[in-house]
Amino acid sequence: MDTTGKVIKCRAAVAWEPHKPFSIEEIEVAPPKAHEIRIKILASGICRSDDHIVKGKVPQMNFPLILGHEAAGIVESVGEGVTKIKPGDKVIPLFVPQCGECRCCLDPKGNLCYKTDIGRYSGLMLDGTSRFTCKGKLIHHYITTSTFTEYTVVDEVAVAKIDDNAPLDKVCLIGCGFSTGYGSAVNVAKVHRGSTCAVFGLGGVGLSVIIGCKVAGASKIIGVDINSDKFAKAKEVGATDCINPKDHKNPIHEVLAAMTNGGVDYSFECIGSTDIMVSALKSCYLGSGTSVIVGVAPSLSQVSFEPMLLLTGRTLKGAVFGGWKSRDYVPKLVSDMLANKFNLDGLISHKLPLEKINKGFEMLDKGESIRTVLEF
Ligand code: PAD
Ligand code: ZN
Ligand code: ZN
Repeated sequence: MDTTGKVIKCRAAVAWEPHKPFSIEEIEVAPPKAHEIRIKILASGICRSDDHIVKGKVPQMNFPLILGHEAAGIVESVGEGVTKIKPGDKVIPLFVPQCGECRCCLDPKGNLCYKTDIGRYSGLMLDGTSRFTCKGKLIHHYITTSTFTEYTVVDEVAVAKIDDNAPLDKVCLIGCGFSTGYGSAVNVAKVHRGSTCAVFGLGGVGLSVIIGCKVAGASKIIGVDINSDKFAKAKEVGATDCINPKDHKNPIHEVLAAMTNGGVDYSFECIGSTDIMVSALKSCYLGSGTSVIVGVAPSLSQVSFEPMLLLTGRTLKGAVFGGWKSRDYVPKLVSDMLANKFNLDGLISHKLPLEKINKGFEMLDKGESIRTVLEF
């Protein structure tokens, strides 16, 4: 049946309010307006950033909403004025859009875009309205994506068309976790051949940082996690050593300094803890180490450290989505995966149907899963 131009009724996991499980509901998804695209989502990963919203760590967020931002699907229909993407195309929705016109998009250095909803959290399409309703209520969108639903509508600037041969159940991770971690190593830190790296937090993002460090030719990659069950997977994807802070009396930066002739060249915080951001900075070597903040700390939290840490040559950086300009690079990352430049298999620990979404979040919380991919 041709659904073009019609309202679609489908299943979605709605987050009605914080601190509550998701409810599987029948929702209505309006057709795309001009410069918008309606997508049939086929696979969506569960990322810690979705969990931060469920746990109320971003109090500005508008509820009810449909979370999910790490996904892949097939275009169902396109709004007026959309020329480069057509029904049937495989696509990845982008939580960092690329409008190509704003100051950030025109600057070759950064990857943010002023059309992003990160920080503003309107929970609406760019025209200020929503395409979702449920039981007569408006349901908000989530950072230009919303993918825990069979159908979603996104702005054209927040969609990347990808290779027709891409396996959607894997490349969904290129929509967030993989690209974020991998890019943090290769673009943001610019890890060099023969260098030493420390990766704090060995979830989907931290493991992707390790993959990036390995591709960049780092000679020592040390994984740090308080859950030693994460070590086997970290070594499988490229960590040379793994340490658990609970097994050491000394602060972790001292343990790392002893292992690396005074400190690592690059450290990455992939947890979202302000205390660990400081530990990661202290773990860099005096002279020219670089520390990258990848984890998302609760909004409005503060980090404090001695400025001497920077005066003595260290650099502190941070980026969303691994610094990639999304529409330019997501298709290339998919092609690189298809060309076996890296392998995402190690990141996917579980697959579940959409109905089992609450089980997926429970496993993430208990530290039992890396990435659970919901399949529709
Ligand atoms: P995850 O929860 O799967 O992994 C976090 C890991 O950190 C787990 O293995 C924990 O055991 C470990 N951990 C927790 N506390 C500590 C501690 N004190 N010391 C050492 N290890 C600890 O999360 P994830 O990999 O999905 O995401 C990691 C962070 O990255 C999270 O804050 C998420 O919101 C953020 C993120 N940022 C971006 C971005 O664009 N910057 C994108 C995606 C995710
Ligand atoms: Zn994410
Ligand atoms: Zn822009």
